[in-house]
Amino acid sequence: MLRILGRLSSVNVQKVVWCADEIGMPYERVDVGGKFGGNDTPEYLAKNPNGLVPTIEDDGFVLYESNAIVRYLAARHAAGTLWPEDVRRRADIDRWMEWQSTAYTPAMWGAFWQLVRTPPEKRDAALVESSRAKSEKLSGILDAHLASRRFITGEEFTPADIVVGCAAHRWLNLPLGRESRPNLERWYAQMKARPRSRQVTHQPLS
Ligand SMILES: N[C@@H](CCC(=O)N[C@@H](CS)C(=O)NCC(=O)O)C(=O)O
Repeated sequence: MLRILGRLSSVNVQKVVWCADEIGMPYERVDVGGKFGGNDTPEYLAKNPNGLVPTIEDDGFVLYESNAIVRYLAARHAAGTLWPEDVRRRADIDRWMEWQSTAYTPAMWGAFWQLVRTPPEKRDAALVESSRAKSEKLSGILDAHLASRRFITGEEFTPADIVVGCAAHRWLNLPLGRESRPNLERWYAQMKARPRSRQVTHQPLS
């Protein structure tokens, strides 16, 4: 059975859990990282020398890097549905997955860390503001993109919706002022209404 090593408060673990839930596959998730620790042991580092979560074990196959894991699970267990055959459709999914991991989540990291994981008296307001501004710009790009699409890459739900959905869950639940983004908010409501997204989209930020 699939084992997912990683605490659920990690946005990168959330992607993997949501993906496995969408596929409907059984798995065991083990709390590793953050307050649970366990990611600096020789045993864990042998699986993932970065000491980060998530890592998966699937019938003896070990893999880390959350977006690679999501692609692997979708390709292995949901080929033709969650993971399309068409190379250009896959490239479009890949593009948005890259955008999430290299742009959107890094942009909101400062605001998230300050507002959710730092006590009020220790917060850096300038860091929150620069993170907010970068995230707003990218949210505007996503909002405009979603104006003519039901899902991120068109009419079908794909792994792009999962990983960008995890990032959007953070952005739209941060305790700060945001510009109105009707298309992004409509799409996020769709994500939240998916029964198999609940472990992510119904979880408070922590
Ligand atoms: N690029 C990696 C990043 C993994 C990462 O940064 N994980 C964070 C949590 S989101 C982590 O392990 N932090 C240390 C900890 O949880 O103890 C991925 O996408 O899997």
